[in-house]
Amino acid sequence: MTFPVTVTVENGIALVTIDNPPVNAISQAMRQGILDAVATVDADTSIEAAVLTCAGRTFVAGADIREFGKPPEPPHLPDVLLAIEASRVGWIAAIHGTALGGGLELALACHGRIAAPEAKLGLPEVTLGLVPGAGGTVRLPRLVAMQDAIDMVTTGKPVAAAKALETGLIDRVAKGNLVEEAIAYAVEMNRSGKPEAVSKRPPRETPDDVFWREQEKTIAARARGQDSPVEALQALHGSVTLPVDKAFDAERARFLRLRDSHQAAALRYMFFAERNTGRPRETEGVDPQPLGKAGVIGGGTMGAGIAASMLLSGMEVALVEQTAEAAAKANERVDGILDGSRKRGLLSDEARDAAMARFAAHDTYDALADRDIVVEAVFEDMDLKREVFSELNRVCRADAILATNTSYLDVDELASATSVPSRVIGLHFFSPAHIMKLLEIVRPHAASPSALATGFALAKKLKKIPVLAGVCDGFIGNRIMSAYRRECDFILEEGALPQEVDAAMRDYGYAMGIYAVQDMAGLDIAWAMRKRPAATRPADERYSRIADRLCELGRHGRKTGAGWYAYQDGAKAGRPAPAVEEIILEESARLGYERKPFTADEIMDRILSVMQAEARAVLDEGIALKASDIDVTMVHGFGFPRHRGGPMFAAGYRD
Ligand code: T1G
Ligand code: NAD
Repeated sequence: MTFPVTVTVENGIALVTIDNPPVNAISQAMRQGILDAVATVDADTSIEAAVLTCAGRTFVAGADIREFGKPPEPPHLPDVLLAIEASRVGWIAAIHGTALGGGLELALACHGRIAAPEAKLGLPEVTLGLVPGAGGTVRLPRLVAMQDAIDMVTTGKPVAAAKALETGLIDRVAKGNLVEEAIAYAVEMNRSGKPEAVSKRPPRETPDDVFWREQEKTIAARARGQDSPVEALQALHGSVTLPVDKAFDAERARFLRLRDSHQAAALRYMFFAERNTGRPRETEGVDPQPLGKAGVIGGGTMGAGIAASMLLSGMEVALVEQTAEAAAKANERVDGILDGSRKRGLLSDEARDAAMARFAAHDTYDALADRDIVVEAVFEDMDLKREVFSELNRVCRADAILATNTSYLDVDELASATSVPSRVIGLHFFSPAHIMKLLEIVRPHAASPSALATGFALAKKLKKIPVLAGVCDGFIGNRIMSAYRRECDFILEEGALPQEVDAAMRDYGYAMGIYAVQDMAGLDIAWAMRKRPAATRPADERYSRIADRLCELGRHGRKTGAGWYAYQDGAKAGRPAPAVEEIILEESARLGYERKPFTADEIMDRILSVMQAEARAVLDEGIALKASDIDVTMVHGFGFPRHRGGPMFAAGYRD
């Protein structure tokens, strides 16, 4: 039986190694193992210091989230950490990979911390609806300034080793072998004397009440109805105003209360749902095509983003545009995207240059002869896309995967434009394609298991979240969004105004309401999509003309200075537009509606019931493999509040 914690002693230094693949998540056995290791170290007087390290790819990545659904079993992590602090000798944490949550709390209980340069350290508990439950909010402000502690604990974002060194979270960044340098640090510490335990040190800062009130206002606004960020701030406040032992107790009580909350259940559900999206049975054991060389057709908004995403994953990309001038513009777009990533510190200068060296924009299809996969992202026009596919069929290898990024068009029809339809799939990226993680993989009837397996392999390579979708109008996300977008327009006809619908959605936890989103994306795309079936729309089908009338007036959104809202002098935030209200009132009168007021709850009830009904239809028709795939799609592609788990979770649906 392998034990998750082992102790070896050399020259008076105990090397305590944790080994619990894949991410050294803290289990009950590990907590017991660490406690036993402290006892072993304390009992062996030949030991003068201890180094805590982890095997595998990362330091401890936090408590085992799978244990959260069950009652916590002793020994409890806070007690294990107090034992380390009280140990006879000093402990040094040697951190590589990601020290997260309970993993960082474990390191904070040590007397010193050294990290590898690429290590990241964070307290992501708020992303799971929790607060740190093992002293993180008590020890952190005793090492770093309060604002740094607040940023880490209330956003859950990890910090890189260099930043951690700067803030005082760690003492050293290793230059060479991490464990060797940790041992050397332990020897030095032993000579200079064990430092005081972190929880015994005074807080670095004790801000006044005005500071806390200001912070709470900012964090509550940013949390948009999620409780844990505000709870985390309150825990930090207690850590510097209560006696330490009371602060530990208060933090633990808060953690246990939140652990049983609905929001924590929803966030835990989403954590696993996005990592376990459904795979088509027919791809089991099927090897994907190699994915070294890609082609992209169309270098506009989506094509440039898709190309950048592929370049960032290490692929080589040949992009084809209509003309040499359009190709040059596409090259600038891709270069700009990569430079943006570099400026945000996500990409080194060298990596950016290397990526661009793997990119070329062309105005002929000749460059596509050796591609493993080609994704088209030309205008949303079936005739044009069919032309592109027949051209790809002519120039590409017979085994090259051909994919379309279409939002709404029939992928089966596109597949029929090639002589080998089995290699055609849909890869529906979301804008901006190099940032949004969701990727709907659309399965046409003729798609081969190898083509589908390659789609999923591409998603993994691009670090996207793949969701399998069947062929229908809008696949999973756009189909459900179109349904509730229609319902919102009906609500306008019956009495509400765009700003009231958007306010209700923001209160529910959306970052933006549906009308502000349409103005940002442009109303003309959906307008073109609505016009396509107009001729065959059943006469008795309720259809709102409000959006069409806005588009006919040229109100296409922010890009035209006016849409559902008015955008004075290119302002980003729109203001209610009397012209829009006038059209709404005219439509209500034309349809004979006596307008009535709507509360935010009434608006959200209408939206959610339509969203959930369409989601159930998507599931029943087999367009989505499972309910949690629909929730992942709506959270990651359409801004459904993550702390509510998704429309199916919110409706009580469980796979
Ligand atoms: N518990 C259980 N399983 C976990 C896990 C965890 N904390 N983290 C990852 N896994 C599984 C994951 O489901 C997947 O499983 C595999 O490991 C690889 O993960 C007391 C209470 C560490 C950055 O929130 O952020 O500590 O699918 O695909 O992309 O105060 O995993 O292979 O079967 O994500 O390389 C705080 C969550 C917990 C960290 C690695 N910790 N994990 O990313 O791999 S709360 C977290 C991550 C806590 C304390 C509180 C990432 C990663 P499978 P992966 P990755
Ligand atoms: P876009 O207008 O920004 O870019 C389309 C590009 O295709 C243009 O640069 C155009 O020059 C090029 N093009 C046209 N015909 C071509 C041809 N024959 N050969 C090579 N290039 C050609 O459009 P977009 O927003 O990038 O959308 C592209 C596709 O992606 C559409 O099918 C759209 O529905 C889909 N999509 C868009 C979004 C979005 O939010 N914009 C999201 C997902 C999917």
